[in-house]
Amino acid sequence: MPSPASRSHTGVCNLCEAICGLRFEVEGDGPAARITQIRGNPDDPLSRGHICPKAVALKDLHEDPDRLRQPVRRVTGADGQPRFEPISWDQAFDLVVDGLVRVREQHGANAVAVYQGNPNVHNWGNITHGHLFFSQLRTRARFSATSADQLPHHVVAHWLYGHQLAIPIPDIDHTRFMLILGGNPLASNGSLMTVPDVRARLKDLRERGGKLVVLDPRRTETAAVADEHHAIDPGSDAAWLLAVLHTLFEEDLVRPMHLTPLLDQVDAVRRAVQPFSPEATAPHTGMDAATTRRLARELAQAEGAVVYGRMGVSTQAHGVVCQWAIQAINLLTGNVDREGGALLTSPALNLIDMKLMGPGHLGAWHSRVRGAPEFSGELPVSVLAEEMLTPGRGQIRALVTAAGNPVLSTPNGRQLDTALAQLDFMVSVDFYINETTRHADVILPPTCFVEHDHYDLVFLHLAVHNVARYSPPIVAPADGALHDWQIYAELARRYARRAWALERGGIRQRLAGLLTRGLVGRLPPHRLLDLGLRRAGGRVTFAQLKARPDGVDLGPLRPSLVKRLEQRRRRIRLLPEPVRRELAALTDLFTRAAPPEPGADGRPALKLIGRRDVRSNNSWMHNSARLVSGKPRCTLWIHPDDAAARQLRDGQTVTVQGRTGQVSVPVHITPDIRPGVVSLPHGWGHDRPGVALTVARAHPGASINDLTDDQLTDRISANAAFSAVPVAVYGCPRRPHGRSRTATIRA
Ligand SMILES: Nc1nc2c(c(=O)[nH]1)N[C@H]1C(S)=C(S)[C@@H](COP(=O)(O)OP(=O)(O)OC[C@H]3O[C@@H](n4cnc5c(=O)[nH]c(N)nc54)[C@H](O)[C@@H]3O)O[C@H]1N2
Ligand SMILES: Nc1nc2c(c(=O)[nH]1)N[C@H]1C(S)=C(S)[C@@H](COP(=O)(O)OP(=O)(O)OC[C@H]3O[C@@H](n4cnc5c(=O)[nH]c(N)nc54)[C@H](O)[C@@H]3O)O[C@H]1N2
Ligand code: SF4
Ligand SMILES: [Mo]
Repeated sequence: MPSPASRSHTGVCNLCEAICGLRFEVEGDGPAARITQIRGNPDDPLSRGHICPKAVALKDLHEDPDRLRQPVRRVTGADGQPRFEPISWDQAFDLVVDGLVRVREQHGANAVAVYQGNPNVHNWGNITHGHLFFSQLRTRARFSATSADQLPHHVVAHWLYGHQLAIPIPDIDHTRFMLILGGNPLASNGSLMTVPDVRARLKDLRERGGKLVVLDPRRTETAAVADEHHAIDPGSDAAWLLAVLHTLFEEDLVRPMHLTPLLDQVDAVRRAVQPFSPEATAPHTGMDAATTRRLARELAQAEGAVVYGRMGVSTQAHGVVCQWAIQAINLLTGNVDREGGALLTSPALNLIDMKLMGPGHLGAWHSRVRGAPEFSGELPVSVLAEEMLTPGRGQIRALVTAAGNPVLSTPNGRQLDTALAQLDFMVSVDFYINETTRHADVILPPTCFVEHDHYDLVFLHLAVHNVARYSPPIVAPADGALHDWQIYAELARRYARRAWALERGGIRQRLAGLLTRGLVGRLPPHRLLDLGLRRAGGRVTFAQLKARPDGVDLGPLRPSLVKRLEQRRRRIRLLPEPVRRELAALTDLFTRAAPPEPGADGRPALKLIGRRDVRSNNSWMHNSARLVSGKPRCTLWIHPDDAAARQLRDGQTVTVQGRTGQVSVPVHITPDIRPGVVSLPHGWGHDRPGVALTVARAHPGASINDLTDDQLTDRISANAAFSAVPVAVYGCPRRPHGRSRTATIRA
């Protein structure tokens, strides 16, 4: 029970896309205030009281003694070892601007790279103010977690619907048939589908007579509550989705209905998918042809159906084809912009209308070493390390990381670890010294979530129900602490002064830039929110939001895409040229090629896939004792047949070997994974020199991205391909192979 001295605050959890509404009990005042209790908020119109174990860890994050509360710089100690020493904000900003300007002057703007990690989209101050600084760097070396995640969704939305953020969201609360591929919302709480309380929503779906089908190589928590689960072979989903399209045409199930007047190239799609019959593709997918045909029929005949595919089908060699085929199926069955199908949201602030991001472009330029395409101004993160390690004009020599941990989160992380150690200058905006930021020359630590206010610009845009919700801070930050937005505003101000001479454009243009940055930099995010809501037409006002911290209910998703497209006189060209070419190339791979060769050592090579656990959040919540307590979670799932072939015992430590490296982890032998497939969660591997995460280092696990391969990418977008990475598993330790296991820290 909260003590009588405690106060109740309504807030939100920003850790994952579900953005659950919370109630906090707080004792004391000012920066010394302590959170004593965190519960789900039953009056929240979106999350309806839902909460998961991670929310309580917001308190651990707030109190974590390892969390940086002052800037630090890396120095060499008397023992010759690197260590971090606290410095003032003033000193830190000067060091950062000096370091970045120096590299730019010596090697050009593209020698300074930027990596923006996942929490950038969870912390609105980064969105409102980050660009004031980043845009001034004028670098093409921009990277983010997007290309280790949802890039194919953006590419396809840009092609089909004219904007990278025009991603139709499954109408989970009204659908009669939901087919999920490569997503496990019961553990992840949804992605590109903000869906708190998903278990209850899926139960409702089934209770109203709807059906849930899951295609996943693993019997996931979501598969366990589904009507049907099929353990598809990883990496083969594109073939299966093309077989569904084939069936829709062959069995005369194509009914675009209200979309018909907008759809072009339907016949071209018919021809393109013709070779991919369920029968021809079955040996590649492991999906029985009769099942594929039945599912295509059920999908086409349901009154409101939706196919939804996430991480497992985005981060694979055919990520763009998978996401394209999913949209094509939803369009051709008339389920886009239909209740119970997939709909655009109508948030109070629509990111598309706000023009914070352009519509998107693919391949306007290419990476220097490998020739990988940019998308909307970002290069794929799989090329980041090689751009640092390969000498020549344009080589990356400095890096800014913002709320990211690419050493643990990007493919072949060990290679990046090595590359970071060789940079001329690195700065990180982060509150932890982790596997990535330990390489930084300067770390700028912002406040944590409960210390700043929040309006979720991104995930309210992607939610299954329209809601607007503004949350004031729960506790006051320490004196002198800065929020992310303040860090960026100050970096922008100081950088602009120093880099004035390097800026492009005439004096007038440069002055205008300076003025905008100066003005916006002074306005806190909530002032921009107020202005934005006014500009959006005043459907909701900032005053209303402040008066109703539970959130303002803006109603269920409603059709709006067709209207949007009509207003813009835009049609849907169903078969973008890169997809047409790719389908021609895939015909051989998915309908004719012989089954894969066995592994080099005579035993079949295993296919590695990922996994998420409800108590873990990418790479960075393992310093909360309550989240890592109990049985180890970084275990390798393996099927009993594969374990028997290797004479493995449950719980024994095994060596997993990939092209890029090897790791040692305990095995978990379970029939819940497809034979020939092994699964390891990502975000672990904390036992590296210099990592200042006391709890995480005591539960280090191993990094799956020491096994994933920077050379394995989506064939169109170069998004990281984390699924179906070939690995071997051995019961006994093996001599290290590939790159050195020990990462070096720059002295
Ligand atoms: N093999 C494999 N790899 C994967 C995935 C996978 O499924 N399998 N998943 C991929 C996906 S989907 C993603 S999104 C990426 C994530 O990859 P990243 O974004 O690179 O990594 P995170 O673990 O999210 O790291 C977040 C960092 O931000 C810091 N941080 C947290 N909140 C804030 C804040 O408010 N401000 C600031 N400045 N810093 C903050 C944390 O301390 C931490 O260092 O990983 C990808 N990598
Ligand atoms: N608890 C928790 N929640 C999170 C996160 C977290 O780290 N922990 N991360 C957040 C982030 S950044 C994101 S992007 C979302 C991701 O949200 P989801 O996409 O739901 O992520 P996962 O749980 O990784 O689900 C991916 C599923 O794909 C399956 N899979 C792997 N390869 C294949 C394949 O080739 N084909 C098919 N059909 N399936 C495959 C895996 O077995 C896994 O069950 O989760 C968010 N929520
Ligand atoms: S599901 Fe858990 S981590 Fe995600 S927003 Fe809700 S409480 Fe936070
Ligand atoms: Mo993600």
